[in-house]
Amino acid sequence: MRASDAIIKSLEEEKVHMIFGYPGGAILPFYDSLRTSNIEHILVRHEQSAAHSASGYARATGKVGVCTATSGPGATNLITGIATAYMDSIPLVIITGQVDSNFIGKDVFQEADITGATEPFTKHNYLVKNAQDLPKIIKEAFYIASSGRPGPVLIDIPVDIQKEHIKYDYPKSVNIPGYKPTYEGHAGQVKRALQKLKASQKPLICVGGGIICAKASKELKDFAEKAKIPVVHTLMGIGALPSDSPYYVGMVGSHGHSFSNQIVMESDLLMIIGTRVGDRATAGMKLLNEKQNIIHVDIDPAEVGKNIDTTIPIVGDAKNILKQFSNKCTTLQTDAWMEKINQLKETYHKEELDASHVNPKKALNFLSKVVDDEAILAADVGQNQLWAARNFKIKGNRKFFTSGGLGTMGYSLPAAIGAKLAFPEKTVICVVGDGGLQMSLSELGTILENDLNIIILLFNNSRLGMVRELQDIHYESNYFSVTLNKNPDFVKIAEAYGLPGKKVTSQKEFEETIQGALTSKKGYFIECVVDSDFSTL
Ligand SMILES: Cc1ncc(C[n+]2csc(CCOP(=O)(O)OP(=O)(O)O)c2C)c(N)n1
Repeated sequence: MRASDAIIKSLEEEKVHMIFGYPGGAILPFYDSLRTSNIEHILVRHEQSAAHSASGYARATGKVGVCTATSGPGATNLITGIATAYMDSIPLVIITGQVDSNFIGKDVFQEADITGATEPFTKHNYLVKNAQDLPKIIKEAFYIASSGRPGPVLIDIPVDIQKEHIKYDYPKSVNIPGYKPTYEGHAGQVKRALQKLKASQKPLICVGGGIICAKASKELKDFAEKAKIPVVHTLMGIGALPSDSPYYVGMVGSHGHSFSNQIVMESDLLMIIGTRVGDRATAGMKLLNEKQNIIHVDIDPAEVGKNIDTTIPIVGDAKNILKQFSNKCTTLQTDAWMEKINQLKETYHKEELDASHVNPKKALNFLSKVVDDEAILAADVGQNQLWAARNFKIKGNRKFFTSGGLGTMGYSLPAAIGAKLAFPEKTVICVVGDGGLQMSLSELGTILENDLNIIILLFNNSRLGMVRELQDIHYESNYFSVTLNKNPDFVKIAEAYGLPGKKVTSQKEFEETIQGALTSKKGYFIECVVDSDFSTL
């Protein structure tokens, strides 16, 4: 069998239905085999988007996302997307073409050392030297990408290797010496954690994206409700617990809700699950107070205790460990603690929101009320990201995607495309700023080509709003290189790509337009004109 056919057959074994990519000479044997397979190929407009779309697809489905590109510039264009997925623990398998094996290292046309370049941003990567190894490598790649802490795995395949013939035999199992993720959690540590929990007056759970990776939302809800423990979350933990749960508190960190940070500081026991406790999550709260006990649960042993001193470390799968906690824990006496939390939250909700112009916070609150419970929202980076994170409510089966770790502008549109292709019947909304949109504008072409009815919500403040705000706070409002005064007519551009659109300048107009867009079930582009001085928080 041709090695390229063997690659496709292996992908079929892994139940891959869709690949996001961009072809070129060094990946053509692979494309020639893909041509006759049942796997759908989505031709994006830029390789970076191939990785982001595969990531959106992976987040939506919970499966491994797959993307591909040719050697050299195709492969290097993928890097930002790979690094974005790596920082957010998203499972991807990336297949790149490489120049002919005999020419590697000779700086031939379109050669780039992509395994070297992606070494820091991949969970593992392979440069295939022997065609016969391909099925085994693919089996391993999917296993590594999706097991333990998920992440991207890259397979770089020289073009001559793709053209060879091999004996095809897909392995049934993998055995990778030195790679054995721990799922169970140490029984003694779980017992100690339960004892500490029992003695606690003000327990609090803080969750991150690890809950979503581990598909442990149900177990989190069961545990929080059974033990009566309130839950805060990081940016990546949005959606881990529905916001209408009585135990839901809010987001922590520099851009989180102030009451959430206050509650973290007041708690006497903090149980951190599936979060690396990144700098943005801890900013704004003075962890630790001396009397606080910290239990840190994570599947990646390298994360436990990395950013925060831990009283009880537990390495294991969040789903598994939460189940153990639920089974073994009794209801805690947290009524007074919960009452205090609810009072604090109420004070916050009385805050009046400005009603002039389009108020992004109000707009996203309104969107929460009118969108269905299956909707997926992909937010970009900047003020728009945090407006969405703080104001769009996650309930039912709603999902929220964003580039939390790397903070990559231009992420949301291709990620929304990946999500929509995974679930064509779901409402998919892309929230983006005028800077970020222009980083992936060409993907409107992918939307047109594939007839995707995505709603794009552009918050246009004619600024790189987030950076401008930093210049306000830290550089005495000495603005430099943050204005986008000559933005194009975005609605016209959207229309040129077949997407109907409207520019709205008032809250009322926004509300009417978004309701119309949601009920028409057609793709729509809404440009909201936002006051450039509007703050993030
Ligand atoms: C690829 C990339 N380049 C630069 C940045 C730095 N950065 C963070 S937020 C931001 C401004 C984003 O502006 P815009 O997309 O208009 O959104 P807004 O903040 O106005 O909502 C910039 C430049 C980044 N996060 N990603």
